[in-house]
Amino acid sequence: MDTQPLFLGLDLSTQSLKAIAITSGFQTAAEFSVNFDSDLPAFRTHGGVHRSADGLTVTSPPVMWLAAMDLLLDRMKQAGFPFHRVVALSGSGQQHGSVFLKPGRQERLARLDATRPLADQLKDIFSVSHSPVWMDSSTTAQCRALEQALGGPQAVADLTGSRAFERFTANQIAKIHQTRPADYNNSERITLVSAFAASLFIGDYAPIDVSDGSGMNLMDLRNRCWATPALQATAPGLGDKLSPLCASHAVVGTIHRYFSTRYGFPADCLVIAFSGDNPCSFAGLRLQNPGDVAISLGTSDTLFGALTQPAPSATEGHVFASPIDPNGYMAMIVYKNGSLTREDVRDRCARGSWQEFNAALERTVPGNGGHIGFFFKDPEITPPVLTPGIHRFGPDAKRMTAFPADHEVRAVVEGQMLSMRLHSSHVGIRPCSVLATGGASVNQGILKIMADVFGCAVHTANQPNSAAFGAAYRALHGWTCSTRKRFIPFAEVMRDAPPFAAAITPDPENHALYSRMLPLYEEREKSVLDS
Ligand code: XUL
Repeated sequence: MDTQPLFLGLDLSTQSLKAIAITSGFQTAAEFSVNFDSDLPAFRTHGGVHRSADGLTVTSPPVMWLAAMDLLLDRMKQAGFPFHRVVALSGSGQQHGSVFLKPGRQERLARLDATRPLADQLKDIFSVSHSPVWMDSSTTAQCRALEQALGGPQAVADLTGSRAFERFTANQIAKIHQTRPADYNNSERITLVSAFAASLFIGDYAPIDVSDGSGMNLMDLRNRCWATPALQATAPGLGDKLSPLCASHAVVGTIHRYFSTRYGFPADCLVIAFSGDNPCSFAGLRLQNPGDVAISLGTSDTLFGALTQPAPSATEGHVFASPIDPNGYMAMIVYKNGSLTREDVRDRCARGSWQEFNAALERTVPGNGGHIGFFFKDPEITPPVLTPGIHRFGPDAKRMTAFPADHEVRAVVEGQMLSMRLHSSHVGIRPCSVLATGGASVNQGILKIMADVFGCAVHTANQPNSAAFGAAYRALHGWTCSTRKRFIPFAEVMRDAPPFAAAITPDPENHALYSRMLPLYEEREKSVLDS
């Protein structure tokens, strides 16, 4: 009979709750999931959320997350999952979302009754019954007020790692305080989705880990403590309501007897701080050395990078405390125009075929004969552009209304890679290796341009559940640090993890060409920004 210890990673995302168990030898032992819309239809969510008529306010009922936890654990039990082998667990939560708890609810968490489901006994602990989530964009007024109070967008970025963003928790809390003061005053504790989920497992209010805490516009990024001026500018008395901060590898408690009695977890199973989904993906992709970069090419494109010196920017990206290195940082840059924009060019210029698309890349040369394009099919986040449109510049720097089809294909790929190199450099990323993930990372033509633009080897990872894996890896990391009674580098803990797939190496001449092209690209980009 298999008796190897297991490490459990939970992922409470916008649409689902997942669990992945791994062994210390990095074998995946089990995977389970609950989909909020289809498995819990009584909550009437679409994509796990409720939207206001104007689409700006987006929330999820936190009771649904409790019901999902009950259902997930019950499913695991029914399937014979060996809970008794789980020596540590951790979790990932959608970032920025907040949970508001009524006074005295710590007691209720401590006294969980193992004969009853969580949702049944905790359904009335919430002072705000619909938790704001990251898709909410109703807090522009609160963002401007925070920036004004702290000295402008760059000042907010310098202090907290990001300028004020609508979805960031400070601005959501400010809105609740302004529009529903009674609910705000009736909140003893305000916490993040990740730390709330950890609270269930320890039967107490769990701290917020510094990595997810960096997504709130409330944390002093460099000193890893709450930033008093940001707290004061957000809402009165906020410092007393927020959970304290902790290191991401910290043990936040041992499992509550509810879970050992009801499901069979060992009584000494450790609960490692839960963190946000992007920090957990960063851990799942094992970006453990400064200069490690991951690029996820999906519906939206995202770039993560490991940093030692943060350089937060008011116009691009976010800098968070690292979830795996107590002295390190992670940067994240998000692009709205990803796969759908590439597909649009494929359909217009390559007869809807990726094979034709790659043939067009083959027929054109690096640098695209001086053709540079900006493809904003949707409003863009990086750089911030509100008005959709395509901007094309010919070799003589003059604007063009159209490119020959092959040039258009190369322009959409080169443009995105140059943009990633440019904007990631602005937040302090100096890439040493790139890991490509997501749907488009199977495309060798795109990967070749990525390697040449960044000038480093590109590996690939086919790991769709990187947040859940990252949570499981973090459980193993926190458990290792705790059992050895000192901080062990994440890279050491992950030493025997299977390597990522073989690399594409850059061509030094092409890389030099792209380096010469970058200032030109930057100049053209400035001219297409909203005036
Ligand atoms: C990150 C963000 C999203 C959510 C998704 O800033 O808002 O990626 O974390 O769950």
